[in-house]
Amino acid sequence: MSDNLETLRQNDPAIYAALKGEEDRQREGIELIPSENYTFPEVLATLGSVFTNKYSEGYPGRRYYGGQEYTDEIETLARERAKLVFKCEHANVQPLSGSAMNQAVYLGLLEPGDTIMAMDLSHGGHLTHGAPVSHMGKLFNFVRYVTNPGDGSIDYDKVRKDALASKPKLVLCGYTSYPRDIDYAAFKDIADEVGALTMTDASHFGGLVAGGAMKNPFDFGFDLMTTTTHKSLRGPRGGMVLCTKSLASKIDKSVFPGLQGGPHMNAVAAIAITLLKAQTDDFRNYARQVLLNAKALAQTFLEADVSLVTGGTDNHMLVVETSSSFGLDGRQAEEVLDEVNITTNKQIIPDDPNPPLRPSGIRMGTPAATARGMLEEDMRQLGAWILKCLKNSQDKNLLGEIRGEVKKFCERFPVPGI
Ligand code: DSN
Repeated sequence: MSDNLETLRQNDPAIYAALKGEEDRQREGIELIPSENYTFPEVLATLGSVFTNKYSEGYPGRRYYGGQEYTDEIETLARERAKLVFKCEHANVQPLSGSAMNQAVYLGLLEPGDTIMAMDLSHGGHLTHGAPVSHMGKLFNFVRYVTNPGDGSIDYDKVRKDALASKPKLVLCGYTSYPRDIDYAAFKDIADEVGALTMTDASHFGGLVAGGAMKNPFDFGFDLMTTTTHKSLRGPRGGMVLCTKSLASKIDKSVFPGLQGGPHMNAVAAIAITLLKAQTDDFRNYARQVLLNAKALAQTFLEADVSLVTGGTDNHMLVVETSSSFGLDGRQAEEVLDEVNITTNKQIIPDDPNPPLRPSGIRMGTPAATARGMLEEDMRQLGAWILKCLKNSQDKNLLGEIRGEVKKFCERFPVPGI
């Protein structure tokens, strides 16, 4: 045990016990929430380092506090590595979270009341993509597009018609719960026709773009891409705004001083580390395997006639329609799987008649399981357990047996960093 943890154990046993409990939970269970992951050991070490102590308002070479020789170095490395990995002209690595990074784009490039086109929340968009309950939904005029029933495709003719009618300043694609890829060329054409900027919120699949397993919007001439750094990228919690040189100054001013004060330099250092990892063959193989695993898990459900939103997956996630397939709402399904140490999250499905806390489905993803080294055959085993649990949700003996099997299975797959 490190000296710092031993000090914690002695001085705050309650927090120490919770930390150890969480380590056991992560080790003895299978994490299928598609936005979660196991970060690299080097990232864990850096987050608890002396960079936590430092204030660094401003940007490298232009700070408002002294003592910046090392923080300038790590932020410069993080920015340069981000530009290399994502093939873009400018990177701001200071946003504290995914919501902040998206807000920085809207507030830095648009005026309140301007129109933004984005995906509807129940069809897979994020809260910051204009959900009426979010501040962004109140400040800007969001025109929301939806997906087609069945294959869940986006009707680009309809998006174009709506864009011509509403004249958005920004056309935004990207999602938080949509199992398909994006036709960037189609979005770019539509945006060009109405003179709008193009932005992808790649929070979920940023790591898969970095690893070359999914398309990069900058290859299609996009102006902006945002991504969180802790999902498929496997870094610390945080966000980045990546953009063209022409938008760089407005974006930087919007992040600081527009929206935030001091950046979290321990996270900035950890982002730099993550972006070095993202350039390795190991990471490219990881990104590829995430997609293969998602396909294998989806196939296991499809073979059992379970309904999946859009009928399958092209990325790292799947959305299972539990109400129609098992007679369990998303909350019930999530709770049953929690009992056997398989973690998922309840999820609204397109045009869900039910409220978000009792929606009609659950969402699953493979980034975390893949980080532990699980492969397609392991996904088939996982799928078989999930099917058994959801079909026999009242059978406590069976759930107890499966919980034991899951714990034993987990012993074969060490958690990075624990
Ligand atoms: N909370 C993230 C997710 O689970 O997709 C998005 O903000």
